Amino acid sequence: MKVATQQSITAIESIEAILVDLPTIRPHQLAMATMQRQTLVIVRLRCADGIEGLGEATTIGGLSYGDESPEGIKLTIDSYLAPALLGQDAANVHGAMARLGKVARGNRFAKSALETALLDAQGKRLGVPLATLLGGAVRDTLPVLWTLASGDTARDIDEAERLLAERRHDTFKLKIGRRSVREDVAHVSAIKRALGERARVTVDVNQAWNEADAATGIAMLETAGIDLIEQPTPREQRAALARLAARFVVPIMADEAVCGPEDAMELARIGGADVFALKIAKSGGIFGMLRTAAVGDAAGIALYGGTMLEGSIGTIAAAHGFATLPQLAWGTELFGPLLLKDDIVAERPVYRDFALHLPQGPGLGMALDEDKLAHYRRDRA
Ligand code: MUC
Ligand code: MG
Repeated sequence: MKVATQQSITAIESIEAILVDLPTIRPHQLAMATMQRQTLVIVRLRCADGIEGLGEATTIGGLSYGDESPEGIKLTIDSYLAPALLGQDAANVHGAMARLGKVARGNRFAKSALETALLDAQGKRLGVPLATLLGGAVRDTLPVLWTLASGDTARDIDEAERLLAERRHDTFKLKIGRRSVREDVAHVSAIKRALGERARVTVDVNQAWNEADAATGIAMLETAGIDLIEQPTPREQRAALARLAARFVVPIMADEAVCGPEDAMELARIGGADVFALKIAKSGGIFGMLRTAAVGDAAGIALYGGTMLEGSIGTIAAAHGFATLPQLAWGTELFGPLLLKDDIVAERPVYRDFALHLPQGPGLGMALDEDKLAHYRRDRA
């Protein structure tokens, strides 16, 4: 077997992690946080052959949603992950990620951004889109829903009507769990009544209910014609999720409860979910997401392409991964860039006819707008 020598590798020369604060088009209310802006952690990975790979690690509401904060992700990359990668072979993505696995436990969001940057660079090096690098896209457009989360029922209905008329979205996810179960159900039911059969309506409780509240709430939501219930109970309480999945006909989706393949295995074993929400960040990268999806596939669990409300780089990275999945029964929620008032990429992702269109250029197929990046980076002079 021929072993790559130091001379034959394309070394990773520098890695920069940049905090970028972008305003949202409106406040976005979730059970655990209200977002007025989104912070992206953008990774620029430069290689000895002059190629630069881009990646993104983004979370929601500081530390209120996930285990990693934007500032913590930058610190982890700067202090631990980047030093472990400098001088390593940029073309060996699995080798680089194995090295990161040795120097750091967890820290999946940070690792995901670096894996994306390596894959983007390798795609550019070989002149192929990232999805091609992964084995090929089985679809070049991805259905995308929109989340109604203004906090106001009438405003949400207006927003949904406009987006339906524009043919941008025909599925709407409602963020609930902040108010009482009865208030939430009244809000959701009013929106479903207004939209009728013209739109599919789903809810995401983001772990806010206990099992008794969930049983009451889901029964009423089922009657109201809601199509899918996402993460009603706390992520650690897998048995509760399984009891709810067994009790109701409306499908139950695991989101926070399913990060990697190990979670997927356990949920599959206990019948803990009908659907898995996949996200590259919580799985530690695209390959981790694909492994999680494979477990779902093997167990007959339907799949859904989730988001951490990433900007364009992270969203398109996920899109390349989701495009390669054999089944994606519930479509995606890759609308993150549309929630942002402005962007840091030269050409924003294309959304048309209820779908996100996969860029066709090499790697991610995305380029930074340097002026915008300079304007929105937190450490700007
Ligand atoms: C989540 O939990 O699914 C996805 C859409 C949205 O509005 O928030 C995210 C997080
Ligand atoms: Mg969710």
